[in-house]
Amino acid sequence: MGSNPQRFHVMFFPFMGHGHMIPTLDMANLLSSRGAKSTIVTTPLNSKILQKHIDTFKNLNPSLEMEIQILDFPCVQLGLPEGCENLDFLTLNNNDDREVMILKFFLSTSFFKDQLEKLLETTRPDCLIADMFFPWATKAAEKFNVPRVVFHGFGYFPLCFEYCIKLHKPHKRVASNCEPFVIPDLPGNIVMTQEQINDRDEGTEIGKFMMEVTESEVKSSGVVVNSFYELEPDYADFYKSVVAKRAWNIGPLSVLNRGFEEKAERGKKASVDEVECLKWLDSKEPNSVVYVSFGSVANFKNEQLIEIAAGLEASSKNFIWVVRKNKAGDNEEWLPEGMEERTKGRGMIIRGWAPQVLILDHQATGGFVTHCGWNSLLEGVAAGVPMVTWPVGAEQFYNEKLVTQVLRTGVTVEAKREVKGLGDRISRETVDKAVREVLAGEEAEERRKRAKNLAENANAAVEEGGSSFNDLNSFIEEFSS
Ligand code: AWU
Repeated sequence: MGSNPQRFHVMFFPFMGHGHMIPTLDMANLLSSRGAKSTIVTTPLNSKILQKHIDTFKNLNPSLEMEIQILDFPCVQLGLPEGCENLDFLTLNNNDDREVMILKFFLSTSFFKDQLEKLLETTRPDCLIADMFFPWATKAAEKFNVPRVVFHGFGYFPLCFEYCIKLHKPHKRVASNCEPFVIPDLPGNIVMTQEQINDRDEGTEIGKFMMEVTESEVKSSGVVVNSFYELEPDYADFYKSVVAKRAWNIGPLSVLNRGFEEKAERGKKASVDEVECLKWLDSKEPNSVVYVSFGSVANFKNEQLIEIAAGLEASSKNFIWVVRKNKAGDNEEWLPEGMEERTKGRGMIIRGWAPQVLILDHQATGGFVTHCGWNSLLEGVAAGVPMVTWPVGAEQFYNEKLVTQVLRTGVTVEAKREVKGLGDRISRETVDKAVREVLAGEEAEERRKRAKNLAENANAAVEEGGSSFNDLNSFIEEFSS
């Protein structure tokens, strides 16, 4: 079907990490389901991951107009390992130069600039939604009068949090890195400590890069947010009145995937048979299983994994635990001897990738031990599942405060900072206590009620007349030429 030149055309350019590609794919599907043409720009290897999902979406709705445009990303020439086109490649193992290579990966994406300009010149989309980690995209789009909208991947709360931290620098005025302080101007009287602040020093390479990110957002045509107003109203209002000229909340994007195939294949192919996984859950009582996953980037040392394993066993609760390891066969020093056999029937360990939304949406799932990555947080909210918050890095320590202090649908393991040394390890006793607390503790019923209420709001927001449905309408009106 030839593309209709009058059709509203949106170009998406996601950072090459699952936490950014998954919501972008959902956004492209959403815009196309509203009659737009969606183009996703990516690299050769990532195009294979995305094309599978686009085919699934098109099988379900043949009228969708979605395509992929591929740009070169010569990894070796850029000083990266061969085939390193996704953050996954660098974060699966805890090798020594991991942090150096991750920074090099982020900075190397500026290589795309010239290719993007050529693509914009020939395709002239009505709007470019480019990832926050591509600060050069604002200028590139300006050359061809294409409005550039920023997609961060996370919600208003962390965006406002970062804004107040940068403006007031409260963490620079405390005597020690564990002295608590309130975040100035941020609604809700949020208390934090310096060691949990992810504020890169402006003198460092990453600090300079993040300043460029902020500048490019100020100069952009606005921000599209994977969130819904009823989740964080005070922060949506603060962001739109104080931080950014224009923002549109169009999420939760995950709830648009209602069918089995869409939910089963989000991100990568699951390491378990999805049907078997659902059958296992069908055999469990409602709200009796705790799902444990730390996203697509985090990677724990074996000593920490052993504590998680021992804590889950001691809790005597049902669990599904996702471990970011290659398939069984690697030396599994992270697994206590005989633990898998002893917990057979009530425990499932998934090595690699889990069908996360399928699991969260199942009625047997009653608790979610999460690192508070924004997509996971939102998927847990949309599924009405109370959480155990265990942030690891990025803006996850901020997201944790939303869950525990504002929404009050979660219990914290009190992670102090990004796990650096063994001293930061979360003990098996803490894991055991948190799992019991979230499933059946004193406050559990109250938390579950609040979580279920939020889930209703999440699903209503994307329905016709809902807050996200309406914000998407105004986004489309704003940028349809
Ligand atoms: P999520 O945002 O939960 O976590 P990360 O992968 O860590 O990605 C940014 O994304 C966050 O703001 C950052 O804090 C950082 C980053 N998934 C799955 O389906 N199976 C698995 O086994 C593991 C993950 C999916 C999950 C979610 C995504 C992970 C925006 O967190 O459902 O959609 O992968 O994203």
